[in-house]
Amino acid sequence: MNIQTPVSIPRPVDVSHADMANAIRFLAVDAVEKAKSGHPGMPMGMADVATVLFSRFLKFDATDPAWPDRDRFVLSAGHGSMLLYALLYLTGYRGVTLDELRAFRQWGSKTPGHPEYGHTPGVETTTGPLGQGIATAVGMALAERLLNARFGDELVDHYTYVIAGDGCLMEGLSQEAISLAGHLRLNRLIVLFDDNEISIDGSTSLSCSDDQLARFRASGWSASRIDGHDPEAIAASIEQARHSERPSLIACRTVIGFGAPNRQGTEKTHGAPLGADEVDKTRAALRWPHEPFQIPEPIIERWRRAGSRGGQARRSWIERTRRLNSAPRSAFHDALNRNLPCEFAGAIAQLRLRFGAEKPDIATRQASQLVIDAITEVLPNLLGGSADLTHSNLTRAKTQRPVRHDCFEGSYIHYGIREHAMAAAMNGIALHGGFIPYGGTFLSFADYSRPAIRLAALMGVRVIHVMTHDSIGLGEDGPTHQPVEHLASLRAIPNLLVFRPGDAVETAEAWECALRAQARPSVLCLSRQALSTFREVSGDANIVARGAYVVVEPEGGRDVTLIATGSEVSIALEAAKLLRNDHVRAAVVSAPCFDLFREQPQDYRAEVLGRGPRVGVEAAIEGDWPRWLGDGGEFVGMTGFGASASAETLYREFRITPEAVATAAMRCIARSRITARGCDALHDAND
Ligand SMILES: Cc1ncc(C[n+]2csc(CCOP(=O)(O)OP(=O)(O)O)c2C)c(N)n1
Repeated sequence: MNIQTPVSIPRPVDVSHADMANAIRFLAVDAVEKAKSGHPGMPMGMADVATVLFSRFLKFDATDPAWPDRDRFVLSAGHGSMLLYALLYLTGYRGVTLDELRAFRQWGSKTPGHPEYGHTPGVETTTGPLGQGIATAVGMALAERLLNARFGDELVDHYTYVIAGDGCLMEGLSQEAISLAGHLRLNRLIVLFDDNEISIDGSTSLSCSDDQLARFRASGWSASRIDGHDPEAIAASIEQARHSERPSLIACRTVIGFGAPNRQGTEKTHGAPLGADEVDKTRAALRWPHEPFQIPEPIIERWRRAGSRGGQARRSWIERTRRLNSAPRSAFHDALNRNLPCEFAGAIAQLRLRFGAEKPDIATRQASQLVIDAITEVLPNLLGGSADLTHSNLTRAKTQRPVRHDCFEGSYIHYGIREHAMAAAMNGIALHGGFIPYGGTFLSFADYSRPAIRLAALMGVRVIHVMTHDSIGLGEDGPTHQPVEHLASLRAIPNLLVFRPGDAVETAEAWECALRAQARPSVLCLSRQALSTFREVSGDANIVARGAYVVVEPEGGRDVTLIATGSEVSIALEAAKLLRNDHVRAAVVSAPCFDLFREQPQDYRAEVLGRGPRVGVEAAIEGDWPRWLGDGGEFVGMTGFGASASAETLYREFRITPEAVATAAMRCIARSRITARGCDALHDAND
């Protein structure tokens, strides 16, 4: 049953489609003019399409931007942000006022240069890096189908609309995304392509001769082309797309900068103010005599009615959720609720105890598999997947069935070899709500996903990346597959949690941290090779949550502190034994998550790091390590790319061994003693 009916309201004779579209155009033109920067061309060109979409089709209620069954709208061409801000103002989103439009691109405004999720009500996702929006929308449309399969049309029945430009479609990411959407037949996804044949450098013919319609059709989409300035053609094509069994592309042939007599149709309108003279001429050409930021009352009123059009649908949705008997209702609310159920804590605690008692010698990717198996039972909204490395990443739980176009009940997504689209789609799934997405690939391919990971961090969404084969420890696949700089480069992304657990217990705790981090994405860097369990488990505390902690504290004080992550914790432990034989007291610190450690109180950090010299060990490049090692410290790790050989050989040849760590420790201790003597001598001389 399709309970969603398009709500079309008769247009009062005094407010025409052109009036409504021109209101968008001039808000964009005037805001860009005032800000002295921005992109007027796209909003001017797509104003007709946006007017038809928002006033006749989009199911939304401006009074409740987070209503779960609203249609999603994604402005993939994020540079045209003023199109969205104008729509949010006109339709009556609280907080998006005329003053905010006047403050376009200014410090503290709700109208930043590109749309930012969580900053402006009504912005469903952050866009600006081209291609991200359309790929994120694929995740939203997928989440809608998955949730619909679980809870039915009565509760979940909405569309995802996207406005994308030439830039979005030229990005490689878009191919991954449309291919995935076509394969899964996400028929609730409708892309309105701003087919204006212009980008920054000029005509798109300078760089692109794709037949976009043929391309989308080849990926399993319905595709059509229309005149993007003809409201009835726009409406008819959207209506048709809503009934398609495939995702739909509507190529809307538009004129960039529509209405600016001397500039329309050229790249000059893309990303710069039109200039006072051209603005005047545009006002004359479009017969818009109103002052900047002045929208006549009837036009505002007409737009506000469009903004409240979905109120009835929202209220009857609320009514339907009330009528449900309690069991499915609570399952539905549980799915949308971002908190974890209480059973989750129990499941993790049990696993920690088991790992602590059994002390398994297993790879952390295997430990992760056991975690996933255990938590899928208590987290029905966990949505797994891998970019074609399921058997290596060990990401699929025994109970998870694959998602297919004819089986949206499944909970495991075979993303195919599309790491970037996987990461962006996971963002969309998390933003949509209802699921906690995780997806796997090799750590060395993190860069394929990086732009989407960065956006997840910027938006603050819970997405979990399972990245296995996390060092030269993967062995024979060689340097192409051995990450060396990836840990450092991921750690450089603000608001991203990078975990590198060293054994099974830490892996369970890292998963718990990642799942509890509601407003941050996480990367779990996991070993291919087996590691022995070193962690003693006592009590319920999740120690990984502190970021770093002392594993071995020598009696009688420390001469040196050895800090390690992941597979190298066991090397540090061996090194400590060697040092002990030489009567050197070495503490060993495991640091599974520097991002969390940085947030600990100063006292705790000082206690963990110790006051003496420090040696860091990690089978990766040095990156940010000096911060933790201090002036007198040394780092034992990689200085370049790896090689193809057994893990054992590689660790030996690259000198990441207990002996190398012990030698570095001795050097550090010797240096610190010389320095201390030097200081004493200086003090004596001064005395
Ligand atoms: C990944 C990425 N690369 C480059 C840019 C810079 N950029 C912003 S808009 C744009 C051109 C987009 O052309 P199109 O989508 O046709 O937009 P229109 O000119 O029609 O507004 C470029 C290159 C970007 N925002 N993101």
